Amino acid sequence: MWEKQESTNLVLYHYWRSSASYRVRLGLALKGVPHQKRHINLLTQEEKSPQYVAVNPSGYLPALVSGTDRPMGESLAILEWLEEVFPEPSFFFGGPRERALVRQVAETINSGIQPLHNLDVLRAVTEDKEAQSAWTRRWIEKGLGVVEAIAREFGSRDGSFLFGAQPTLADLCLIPQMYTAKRFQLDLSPYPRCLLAYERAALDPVLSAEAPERYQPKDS
Ligand SMILES: N[C@@H](CCC(=O)N[C@@H](CS)C(=O)NCC(=O)O)C(=O)O
Repeated sequence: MWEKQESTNLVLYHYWRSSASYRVRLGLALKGVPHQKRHINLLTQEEKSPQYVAVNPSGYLPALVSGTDRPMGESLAILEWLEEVFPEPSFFFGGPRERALVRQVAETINSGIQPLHNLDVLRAVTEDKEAQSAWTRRWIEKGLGVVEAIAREFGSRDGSFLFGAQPTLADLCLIPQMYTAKRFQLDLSPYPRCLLAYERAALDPVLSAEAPERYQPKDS
């Protein structure tokens, strides 16, 4: 599956409604980085196939292959790599304190929400679909509460993305998490700042073009 690429060709391995994949799709689009996409089917556990595990040893999506280098895994590591290699437009703003704030939101989602409801964890907690949904909602509500509190205290007042007119790494993590929250029918009214950033992203042609529906396979 992992084929060495000529020159610096980039290939993103993703699944249409994987929130971690969606983060990287948004990052690539925002920076306008040309790449190809390969869809890996989580429903058939293709991410656990030896071919894909050779790409990403975690057996999780996403992964990014750049040229002849070893593939990269972990969405935030990939986004930080993109930021270093393609600095403009930046995923950050301000100085060290602001950058830490952006990373604080990103990690609240990346470490504090998403890992608790990924498929592996859900299957280990229970096989009952209703109980899986309740478990997922519980952790999304807790984490979004944290993001909302940060946005209320330190966020932008200009009615757009979390920290201003431009999306940051925090928005790249928040937008997919809000999509998942909607999928699990969460009441989002307690999170107006998060909702504002999500709705703002839906109006942006570059970001909205990366929405999961755009990549939904016909047979799913
Ligand atoms: N921390 C990882 C999380 C990756 C992850 O959990 N990916 C999910 C999709 S969002 C996955 O591949 N799940 C498949 C499974 O649990 O078997 C990242 O940010 O890349």
